[in-house]
Amino acid sequence: MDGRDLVRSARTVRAVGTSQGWLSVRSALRRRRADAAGLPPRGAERARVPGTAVGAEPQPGGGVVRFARSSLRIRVTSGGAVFCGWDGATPEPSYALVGPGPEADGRAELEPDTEGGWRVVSERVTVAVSRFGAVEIRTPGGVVLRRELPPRWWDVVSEAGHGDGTRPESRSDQDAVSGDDGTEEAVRTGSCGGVSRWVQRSEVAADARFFGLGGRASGPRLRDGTYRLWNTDPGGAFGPGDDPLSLTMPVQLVVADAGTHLVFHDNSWDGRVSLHEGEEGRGSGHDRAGSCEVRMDGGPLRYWVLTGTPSRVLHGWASLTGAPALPPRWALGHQHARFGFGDAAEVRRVVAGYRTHGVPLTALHLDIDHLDGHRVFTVDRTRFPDLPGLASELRQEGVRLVSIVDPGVKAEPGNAVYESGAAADAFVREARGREVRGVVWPGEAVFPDFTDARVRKWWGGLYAERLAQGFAGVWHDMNEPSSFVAFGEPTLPRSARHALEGRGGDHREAHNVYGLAMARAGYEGLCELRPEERPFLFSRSGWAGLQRYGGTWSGDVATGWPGLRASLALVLGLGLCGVPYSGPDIGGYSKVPSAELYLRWFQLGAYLPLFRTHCAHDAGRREPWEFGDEVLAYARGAALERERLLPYVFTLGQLARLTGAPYVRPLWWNTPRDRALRDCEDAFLLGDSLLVAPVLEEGARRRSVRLPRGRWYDTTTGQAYEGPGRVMIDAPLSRIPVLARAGAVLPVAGADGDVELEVWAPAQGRKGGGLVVPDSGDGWERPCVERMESQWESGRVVVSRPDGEPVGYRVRVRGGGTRAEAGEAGPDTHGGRDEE
Ligand code: NBV
Repeated sequence: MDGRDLVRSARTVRAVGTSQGWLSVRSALRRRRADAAGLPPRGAERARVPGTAVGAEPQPGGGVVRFARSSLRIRVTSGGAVFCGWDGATPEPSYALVGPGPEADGRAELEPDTEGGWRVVSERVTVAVSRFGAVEIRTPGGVVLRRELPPRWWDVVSEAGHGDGTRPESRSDQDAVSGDDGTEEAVRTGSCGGVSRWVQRSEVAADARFFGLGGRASGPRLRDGTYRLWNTDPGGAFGPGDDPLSLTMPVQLVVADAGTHLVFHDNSWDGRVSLHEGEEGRGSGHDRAGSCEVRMDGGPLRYWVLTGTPSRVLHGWASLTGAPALPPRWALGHQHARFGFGDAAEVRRVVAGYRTHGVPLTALHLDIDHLDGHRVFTVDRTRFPDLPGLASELRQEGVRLVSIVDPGVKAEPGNAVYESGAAADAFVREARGREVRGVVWPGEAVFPDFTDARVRKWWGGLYAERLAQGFAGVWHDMNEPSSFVAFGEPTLPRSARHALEGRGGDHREAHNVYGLAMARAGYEGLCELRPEERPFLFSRSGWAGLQRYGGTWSGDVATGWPGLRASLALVLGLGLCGVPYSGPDIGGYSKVPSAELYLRWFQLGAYLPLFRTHCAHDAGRREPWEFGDEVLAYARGAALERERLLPYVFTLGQLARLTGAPYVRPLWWNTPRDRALRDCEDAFLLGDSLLVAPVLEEGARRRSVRLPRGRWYDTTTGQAYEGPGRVMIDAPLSRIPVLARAGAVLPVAGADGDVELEVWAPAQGRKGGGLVVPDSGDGWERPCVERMESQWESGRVVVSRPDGEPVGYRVRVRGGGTRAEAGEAGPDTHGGRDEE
């Protein structure tokens, strides 16, 4: 037992109680035994590098370059995305991609260079392969964005086969290549790879910054360090120092002066990414490149690279891995959750409280305590005797119910879900054939194998029970998957068998996609059961592509100022990995927040896609009126402002679906060359029009805000600032600074509830604009995007549609009043003037 195990076992016993604590000791022992029997001992290994290039075969969009001891497939696609697959790896099968991947760019051809290497030149990108297998990704202008050094594998050379895939089983003639020394070496085939470990090191520009890798508490800018790729329940509240968390992804977004690129290593095995930012030689000409090392325990070495502006890259990423699901409109409003709602009466009391205190609420989430003995798909009828009745009563007040769904099924005879799953052979088994037993909230539990289409179908059908109870959406938890263990990893044995869509394999490959596949099961089930409505689903764990099925949330972020910062980092980082809908537990999960911390968290949450208060059963309450009248008034103000902005937030959701651009973006989104913005982590853009500067420090009543170039208006005072630069802006307890871009046109709810356009005066002689996607219900209607333009005409700001259609909304012009240059010390704020 190492130190981390000790901490975990103490946390486990504390969190789940003594009896389950002891079960978790048994579970840990079982897990260890299963792996001892089911995983082969690691045999001797032989290191391998590609060797020298010996030839190449052109194919559409690129081709295969053959090396002495490996091969590299390159395909440039029509959208400019580049695929590289070593050792015969192909894009499919993949849990991340939608479909077979984009078509090859027929005009891009593999051609030899003068130094014994090869290259593919396309309109958007050039891929150059050196004689020894280094790969450079260059801009059309020839600037190197990324240089991948030749990879290295450690092949298992065990003579006696284990019959478990540790020995090269399939030797295809095509992929068997001759080694330099004349011996023929089998190269593992099949894009799922084998158990060869591998490492690939790459270099990026000295000024490059790294983002992404899924949900990381320490981001959004990922500092030097090693980040693990293994979805993990941190087993208690986490803060910025904790890594990994529930949703890791081998997706890096790298932003440098020369350009932005995204790299996705399509491999779900356990791995580590080590990042080192470079250093510039300050004119000496001696820059130190930034570097990144990806080290995987097995699986294919294949990756995609997308280049371009941030919005272009995210668009390409969404085309590759799927458009983000659009949440129903109510899921963009303010929501309340709690672990520990006593009963239906308490739920009614809380909802009534929101009504009487004038704080908008659109959904209430029920945690595992509403279940019968924590069993999934059941209801504790003593505390919730008529859940469908309660749901429809709340619905009339405009409040939807959302249910938690955990994957662990209590393994006991008489539990209908267990029995039907056992009859369908739905649960993950050990290598020896027995069901894997873990321990979660209901006690001893089994785990559906979501990597089996048959099992997904069975599980998806179970959501009928949730719909019959009146739930409008679901919230997937504990799906890393998490299983309480007193020591060792809090998950299933690595040797556990999975269907992996018929290919067969074990938990080493299936672990990271477990939550993703569960999301697919839930999403597809809901689509089938209630085809007329878009599902609302968000999931603690997931992987690349999760956005197709829904969003995520912070998980158990620790109450405290560092937790507040971490929760913003998570949302921003996930958005850059293509998962745009997420948000934190407002107030933090673990403890009672101070009134000030709660309020600042609430104010931040009001500008994030998922706007939800939530906490542990022993962490106090999260209703705004529990923190005194002043906090209530200011939280009400934030929630009302969110309600006013709903048409804008809804438009951003639609645009995320259409373009892959996250609702919440780092400040450098439109100006990635602005280095100061690349390092700015305490503010963000909400869409194109708003800049939000949350208060992340205790006691702060003013804060410095870094502005991108252009004019920005303080939306409260109307004061105008000219960016780029830094300004000091008042941040009294009543609000956080929110600035609007000059020229912005954004749809908001008017006093009568009708949508109107809020227009921020463009700078003289400039034009502005914005997009509006009208709400057309919670179904599958095709969105219609209306483009608006703003400009000065004869001393007035006017809005028009370039397509000549009438604007069709009431227009309210703001800004255009006082103006100040942004500098290191900004001017005092003073009131602006609204213009009609
Ligand atoms: O279901 C209880 C909690 C839930 O409230 C929380 O949001 C999840 O992140 N769940 C974790 C189980 C473990 C809590 C210690």
